[in-house]
Amino acid sequence: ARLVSVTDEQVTLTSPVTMPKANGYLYNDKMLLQLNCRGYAISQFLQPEPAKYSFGPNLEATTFIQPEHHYYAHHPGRFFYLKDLITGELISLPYEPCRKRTDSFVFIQEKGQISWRISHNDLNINIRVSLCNAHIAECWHISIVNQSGSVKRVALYPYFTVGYQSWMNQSADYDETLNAIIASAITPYQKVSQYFENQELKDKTFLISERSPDAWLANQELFEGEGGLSNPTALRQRSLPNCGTQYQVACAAMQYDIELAPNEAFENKWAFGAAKNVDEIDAIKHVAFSDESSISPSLSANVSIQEHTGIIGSESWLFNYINTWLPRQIDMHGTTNRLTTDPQTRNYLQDNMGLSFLAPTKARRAFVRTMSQQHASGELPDGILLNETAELKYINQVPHRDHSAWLSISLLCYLDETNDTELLLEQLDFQDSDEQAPVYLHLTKSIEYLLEQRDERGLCFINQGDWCDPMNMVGHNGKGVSSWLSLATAYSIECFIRLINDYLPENLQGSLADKIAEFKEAKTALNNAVNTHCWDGDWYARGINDHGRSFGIKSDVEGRIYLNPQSWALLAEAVSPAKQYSLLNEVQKQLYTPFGVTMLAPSYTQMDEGIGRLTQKSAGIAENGSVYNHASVFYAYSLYQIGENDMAFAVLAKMLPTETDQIIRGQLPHFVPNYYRGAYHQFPEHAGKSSHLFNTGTVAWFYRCIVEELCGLKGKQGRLLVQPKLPKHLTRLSGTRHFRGADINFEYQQKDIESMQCWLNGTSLDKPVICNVEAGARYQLEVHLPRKHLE
Ligand code: CEZ
Repeated sequence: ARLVSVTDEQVTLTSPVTMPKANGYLYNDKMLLQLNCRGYAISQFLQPEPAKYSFGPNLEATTFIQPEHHYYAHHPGRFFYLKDLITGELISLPYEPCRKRTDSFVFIQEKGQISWRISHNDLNINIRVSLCNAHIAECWHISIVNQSGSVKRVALYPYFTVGYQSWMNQSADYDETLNAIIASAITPYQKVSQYFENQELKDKTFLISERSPDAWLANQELFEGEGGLSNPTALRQRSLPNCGTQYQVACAAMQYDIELAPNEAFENKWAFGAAKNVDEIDAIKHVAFSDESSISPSLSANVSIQEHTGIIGSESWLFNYINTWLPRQIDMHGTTNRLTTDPQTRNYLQDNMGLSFLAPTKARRAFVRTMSQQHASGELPDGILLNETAELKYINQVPHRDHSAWLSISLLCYLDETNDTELLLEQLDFQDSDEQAPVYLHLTKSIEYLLEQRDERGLCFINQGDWCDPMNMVGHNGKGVSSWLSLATAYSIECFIRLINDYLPENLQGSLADKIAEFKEAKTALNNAVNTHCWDGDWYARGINDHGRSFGIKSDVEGRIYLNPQSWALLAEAVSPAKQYSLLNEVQKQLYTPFGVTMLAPSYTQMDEGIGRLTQKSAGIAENGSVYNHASVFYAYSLYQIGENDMAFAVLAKMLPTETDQIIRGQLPHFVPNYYRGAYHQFPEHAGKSSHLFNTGTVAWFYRCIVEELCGLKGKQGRLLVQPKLPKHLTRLSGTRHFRGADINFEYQQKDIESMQCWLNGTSLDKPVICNVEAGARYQLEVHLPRKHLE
């Protein structure tokens, strides 16, 4: 069997050891469950702050979801021990903690479920899990079929980690009326006020069984005994001792003695999750075992495409990703908000930019929420609060200067897709004033704010960070500037102007005429300032710090060139043809690796106090020169803007594992991770490893690149522009684009012709635009493109 297979329906992996961190995820608006192929699990839910019900062995710090998560012996998991009562053999499924290889193994991610198909000693075992819609519960199901010609006698023991819940109080017991192990705890706290705040917390972890087990054990120490998790002492006895815990750490283990005649099957279901009290667990029991309870939501794409050139293996995964897994990843961002109640403002805006294509109403609400928290100065805060009790945490307590720049960029994308011109006139609050203002003035103010935050050279102050969070010491004394932010401001102005011209009613445009003229000048001034102070001969520097030192330049031994200023110079139209030629060359020479384009090179190996925390990260991880996909996708998008379609497509294609490098990347191709390790020339033996973190602003831009650029089907004032940007080797491409309620079936072909020709429903189009798109209608769009010859 192939190690990895991918379709629009599922991704499969046939080994638990070749890519040990390969994982899948399930989500809904209440929770997120990550499962790796070996049975380790990370589960979190929102109440409304993120919380757990299956914990590690020590008190864990609450933090954001991090890259390069590691697994260890007592990592939370969902394990099924299986003992052959005739031979005495003990294994655990899917693989941990016994780590015994089974005769066959398949790990399967589908949209709404994760499952394993395993066979061992003539038993066919199917394990699957999905999430309960209405509650915090994982719905597990197992079936075991005897494929042998003789009777099998086995004992099955689900063992689900409860772990260390609290240093104040924890216990666990079995509830016979519910067929459930219930572990109770008090979330630790110290302030009196917290006692009252914590009243609603779901402090109970439960494991409910559909049929009653033959025995159970809720005490982890007793379960493990001297044998440990890989050979638990409790499983050497004939029967689990039916024992709870009052002081020690809990676990949820049950025993089922099973006798199976040939072809006979055993089945059972469990629900595992968090609840406030026994009544809630009772309610969950009533819904969790019906199949309808667990239909996972997932938006479908508004584009689906097929290529017809028979491109081999790896690139075909890209199309499965685009049609199924990419929209799912975008939907996950929109549904879980990265499991925070205070998403970083730039993340929230970009995630919702992606949602503009799939769930525009939801995106609109998010934009409105964001602008209602804008300061009257025009500044967007670090972090958007999603509910009344939410607080700014972690990175949101560090001042970043770039948030305001993302507003016009994201909103232009939303308006192009929806033509929702009314939004611009909606009156919205500010965070710190009694005034209200229409959306278009919120946007105006955001640009004004960005322009105010410039130094005497006309470059934008960075303070403690811009898009790059850990670039925290470039400007913390108030002087350092960012070339990237200066260019992002110029690009944001460009988006603002397009947005006003295309979507604001003409009578109001007049009132903004002076502003627009002023902003246009400011854009030119920003670009000039960057060209004057940040061009270093062959590429743009990343900034000038508090001490007046430029960095990201030729004379730097580490961090010599950064990707973002090059990409955004292209977006901001700051680049002359000669400069463009040389910066593209330098990016290719210095930043390209077999795993994608790195964010900077060489990676730093020591702290640079004039740059900050970024330089302390391990060389090649995250912002310190990994293949940071968010930065790479900016590059791809900027390449499309200058018509470098082949290069752009190649950058996108590198964001997924392929059949030839999947083992190095260590990840399945159903999501784009936030990074792959870089530092390719410094540490080649580590380069390419996936961070396995599926939260990333990459996906919104990836989707735009596919829909608006590759397929070239971009909305504008309610019409659909047709400007396909096929790379040379994709000589045919077809698919369906859903736009404003209509379906456009498109067929593209490269032909030996001079210029593009388009037909809509058989009639030749003068201009490549579909006007008067009618909701509910179906259109046939045929396009012939002049063939580009492969060099
Ligand atoms: O966070 C991301 C941020 O969520 O890093 C990006 C930034 O643009 C996103 O908004 C680039 O800096 O060390 C750090 O502070 C890192 O910045 C991380 O927090 C990083 C993580 O990968 C979390 O998603």
